[in-house]
Amino acid sequence: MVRTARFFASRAQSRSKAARAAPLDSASAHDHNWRGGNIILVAKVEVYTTTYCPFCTRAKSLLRSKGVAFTEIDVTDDDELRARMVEMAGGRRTVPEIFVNGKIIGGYDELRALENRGELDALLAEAPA
Ligand SMILES: N[C@@H](CCC(=O)N[C@@H](CS)C(=O)NCC(=O)O)C(=O)O
Repeated sequence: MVRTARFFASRAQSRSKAARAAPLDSASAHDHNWRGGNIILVAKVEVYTTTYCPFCTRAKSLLRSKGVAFTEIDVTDDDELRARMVEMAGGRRTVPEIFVNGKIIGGYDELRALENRGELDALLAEAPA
């Protein structure tokens, strides 16, 4: 995992300033997130949320601060969607629930802990299967 991230980092540094303004190759911005020119984040990130949820706000802020593109799925008024979230999250009922490449990360606390341990970037550098 770390090797992948390093590979991307060195590739990123070799690109010109003009090239850095655009995502790599012809892929969409969703496929190639960009953070400050030193890492490429390709993982598919999904965040299940509700409105008026401070932990959701914190999770989204953290992801945005890292330049991570993510899909937000608001389950506030959708019991069916929320039930699907609970099932996918292995019974966890709180929001947010965050998935990287379909794998459960947990809520904001778990996301923050991964970042604090320096493990989040490597996860985000993994392309979806
Ligand atoms: N430790 C969790 C706490 C999440 C949490 O308590 N979320 C609240 C909303 S901000 C929640 O889901 N409450 C229960 C509910 O809305 O059904 C995290 O970091 O994500």
